[in-house]
Amino acid sequence: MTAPGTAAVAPATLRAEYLDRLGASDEQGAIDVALGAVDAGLDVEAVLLDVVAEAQREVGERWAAGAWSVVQEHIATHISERVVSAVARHRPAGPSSGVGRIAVACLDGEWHALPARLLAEVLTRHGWDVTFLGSSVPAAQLAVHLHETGPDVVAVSSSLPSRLPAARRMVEACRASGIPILAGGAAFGPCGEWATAVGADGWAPDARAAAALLEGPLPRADAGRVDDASREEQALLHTRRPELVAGLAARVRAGAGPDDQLADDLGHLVDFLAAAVYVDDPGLLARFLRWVGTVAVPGGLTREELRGAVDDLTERLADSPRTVALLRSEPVQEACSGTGAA
Ligand code: B12
Repeated sequence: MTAPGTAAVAPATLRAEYLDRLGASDEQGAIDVALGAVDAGLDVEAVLLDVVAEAQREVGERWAAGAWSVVQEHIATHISERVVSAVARHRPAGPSSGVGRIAVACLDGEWHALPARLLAEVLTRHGWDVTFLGSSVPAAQLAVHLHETGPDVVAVSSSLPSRLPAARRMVEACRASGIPILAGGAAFGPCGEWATAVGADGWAPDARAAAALLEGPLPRADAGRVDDASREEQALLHTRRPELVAGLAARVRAGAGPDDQLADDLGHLVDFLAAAVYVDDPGLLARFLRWVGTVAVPGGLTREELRGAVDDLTERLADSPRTVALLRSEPVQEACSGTGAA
């Protein structure tokens, strides 16, 4: 018999099999791979994090490289959601063991619910009584929920740094209720630096680390470091977004329509710029620019167009000193020219 937590098949091999099933749109096959691993002795947490979550990251890479279409990504993600449910039903977590109550929610405008779902499942297995609020939860609605239910902790999840201004509103809702807030997901930066900026009380890089961190009380953080000037310039970018996107589109690719991928990419550019201004970190925009330079979505912004768009934004936003300083900063300029740290 295999000891719990070990398994005959290595997670990397399982991941490859699992990805094959996703690629073949084979829901039952993917469920069989996951349940087979649990039956062979791999613990449920490892199946969720080392197989499903890792495979989903690879799905993202394949989409970004143009190897998989949006439709293939949607099918794969739907299957992974079904797999999470199947694994949870097949080997249910024990009853919550009085560790505490936690609400898990995605930031407003954040549709990446699967990372939050995986976190919720892992915390349930660590004895937490979890309420899963799902994707895109408006801060005002969260405040009502907290008032009515009073959990011990709120966990907020986001994959897109462009949602950070929404994180701030959620932090404020939690502070008003006196409930500590734990942040996580790629939106908060590789080392959680933007979680601190928006005033979250804690951050963890993954669900295992989150469970470990929550074994003790979260130390209460200060109010974050977003000042009035950053808020004002971010709000201005938000208000001017439609006009900026239309102006940029006309400049970088005359004749592009409002529904084109280009408009989408330019919208993301303005949103990521606004988030970078908000947390006052050029590195946030530089990471986004490098990402755009590598992503192969048909009709998307090219590196040359990106350079033109950044120059154009610098001219159009001349009245916003922080924004201009950020656009002219070394990390941003290097990212535009394709040089600098990855
Ligand atoms: C599936 C998917 C989608 C689905 C999501 C459906 C769903 N039900 O979740 C849909 C189609 C909606 C989608 C949309 C978009 N997506 Co998408 N998506 C993905 C994909 C392929 C998988 C997401 C996933 O499940 N990841 C697996 C999880 C487990 O990974 P994880 O984030 O590391 O989660 C762990 C930790 O972060 C942590 N954690 C998570 N939350 C929390 C919370 C707390 C409190 C704590 C402590 C820890 C914690 O625990 C998790 C488990 O260990 C990712 C690729 C990727 N790398 O994630 C792209 C990805 C995130 N998407 C991306 C993009 C660009 C988009 C779109 C903008 C595309 C578009 N042009 O429309 C939109 C934006 C939508 C929006 N506003 O939210 C990019 C983001 C790039 C960037 N520069 O930021 C990625 C990285 C793809 C890529 N390789 O480029 N997407």
